[in-house]
Amino acid sequence: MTNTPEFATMDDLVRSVLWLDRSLDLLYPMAVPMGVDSPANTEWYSLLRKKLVPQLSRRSHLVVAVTGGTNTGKSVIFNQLAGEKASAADANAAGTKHPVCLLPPGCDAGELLRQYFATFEHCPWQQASDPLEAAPEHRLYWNIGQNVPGRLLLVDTPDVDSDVEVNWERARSIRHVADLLIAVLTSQKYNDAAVKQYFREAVESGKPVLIVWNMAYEEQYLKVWPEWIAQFRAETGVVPLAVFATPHNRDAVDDVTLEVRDIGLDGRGETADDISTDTRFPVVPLQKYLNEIRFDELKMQALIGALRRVDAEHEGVGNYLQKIKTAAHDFDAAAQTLRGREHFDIDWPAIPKAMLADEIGRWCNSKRSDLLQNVSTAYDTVLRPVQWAWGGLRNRLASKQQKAEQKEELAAVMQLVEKTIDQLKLLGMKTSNGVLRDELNRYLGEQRKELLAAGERIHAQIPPKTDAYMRGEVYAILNHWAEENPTQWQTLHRIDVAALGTHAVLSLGALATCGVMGGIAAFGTAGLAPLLMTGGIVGGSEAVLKILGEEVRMKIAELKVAIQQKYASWRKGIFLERFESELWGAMLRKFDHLAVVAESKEYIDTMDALESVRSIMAGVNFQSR
Ligand SMILES: Nc1nc2c(ncn2[C@@H]2O[C@H](COP(=O)(O)OP(=O)(O)O)[C@@H](O)[C@H]2O)c(=O)[nH]1
Ligand SMILES: [Mg+2]
Repeated sequence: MTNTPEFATMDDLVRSVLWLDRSLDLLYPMAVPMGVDSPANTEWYSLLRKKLVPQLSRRSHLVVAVTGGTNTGKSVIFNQLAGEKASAADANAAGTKHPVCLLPPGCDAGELLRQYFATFEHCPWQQASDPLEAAPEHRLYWNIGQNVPGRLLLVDTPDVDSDVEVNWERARSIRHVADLLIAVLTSQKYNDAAVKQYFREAVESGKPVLIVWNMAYEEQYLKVWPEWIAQFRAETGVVPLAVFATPHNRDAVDDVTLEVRDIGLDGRGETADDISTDTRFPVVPLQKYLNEIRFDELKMQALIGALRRVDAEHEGVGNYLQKIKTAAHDFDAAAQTLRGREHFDIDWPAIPKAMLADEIGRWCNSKRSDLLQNVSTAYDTVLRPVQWAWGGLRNRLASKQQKAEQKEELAAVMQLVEKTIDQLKLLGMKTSNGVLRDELNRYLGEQRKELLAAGERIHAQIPPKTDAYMRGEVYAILNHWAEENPTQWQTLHRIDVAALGTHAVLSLGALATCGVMGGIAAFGTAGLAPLLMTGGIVGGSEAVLKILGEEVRMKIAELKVAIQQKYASWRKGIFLERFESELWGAMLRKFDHLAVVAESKEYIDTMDALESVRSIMAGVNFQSR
């Protein structure tokens, strides 16, 4: 009938719990900046820290609390365990108001009392009537019991069905600290509402319960035990560790020689067929039973009962780890959203014509044969005086054009800032994480104007110039285009060659039909092909394009779209990068840092420790229902 652990040993349990405790110690300081409160003030953590760990680290004791309704014989059973008439057991002692604890000889009483009964005021127990004294504070009367077995702390508890509220409150406190509850029941008291409530709560908090039916080992009751037990189990949920019965025997009570018999978990004894009642319900040496026979198992079960609370579904360590995971996820999501470009999908102004023409011109030039490049350079030289003649007008036009383009881009930048503010606001509203919300809100409200001003300032610092990256992108698009459209490319190339071979007048004619800016800029690097292409892409050179026909025109339009897309995301990227790094670079770095806490070795180690504890709990067959 013993209920030995199947897989894990006490040593395994000790190791896992200490591991869990150590790993949590390293993890929780990392979680505090995430807005996940330190577990220091939670019940599960104090249980782990203040109760389990100290218990596991030193020689262990089992706190056995004798509990039950008024006059059921609690003190009688307590005395049997104590091996002496320590507690007053009579009808007059019904008013026991304070628990009484007997400790084994040779123990460090002060230390044990502090460890197990921290919420009680410890009073040396001098006489039997002491615990009957009414007092507002929660006292625990204690003494050394000369016959108390070495590993037991015995507690005689106030009646759980007392009509004095403070008494059952104390009975509940004792239940809280006990490792094992001995439920003393009688034929009259087992069905009492308050008694049943007390044990229902014991089941909820995972306390092992051992039932003793007092004054019940009588011929007349033999047949009703199964019924009593079934009913008590059904109504309280208690799955008893063992069920004992004692006879109604005043002499034995007086001599402290009361026989305790094991009647089986169902009240039918060891072998239902056995004829002899005595062998069917063997006598149990109660002290030895708890102190030796089932000590390890009981201790382990008590610890596991406590561990269940440490790992309680809604407020335990598992939930705590989940909170860290959720917070990490929130920070990650926030960082990603703030960095995400997809939220900033706004229309961007067209690539400046000068810039486009310049890049295409460079590209075309790079495609020419050496001979043609030389011709082109010569042509450039010839034409330069013509360009110079344009000088003043060109510069004026260029700066006017540039100003207009910058203004247009600034409007787009302001839209970006507005959208970013919207994102911050939305994230702040959505999150349940206080730290994250505060961080995000720092940039809202009054800060809105400042953000817009910063946007303007940062934009002014970004020159409207192509960089190596953008040049590479344009070249890639054009190279790709030339490869994909060999016929069109050949056509343009031929015209280019022909143009360079003829004379500048044609080019000047083309210039006149082009968009002025595109034409001028393209002309700087010379050649008809760039002129045509920029004309096509930049727009405005309809007359020239007519020469090439509709198909080439369409192809050139596609190029325009591709380059514009690259350009817009490149400009947006430059701006956002600067905007972010100047304004919330530090915040984003902090978010990144917090986002990986749930992947840290400290977190993983704690999860592993918890898994190990859980597997031990699952392997131990305790109160399995
Ligand atoms: N004859 C007899 N009386 C008992 C037995 N157990 C308890 N009693 C009596 O029942 C009364 C209440 O017992 P006590 O242990 O004080 O109950 P408590 O209030 O639960 O502590 C006392 O008068 C005891 O002597 C028993 O096995 N045989
Ligand atoms: Mg009593």
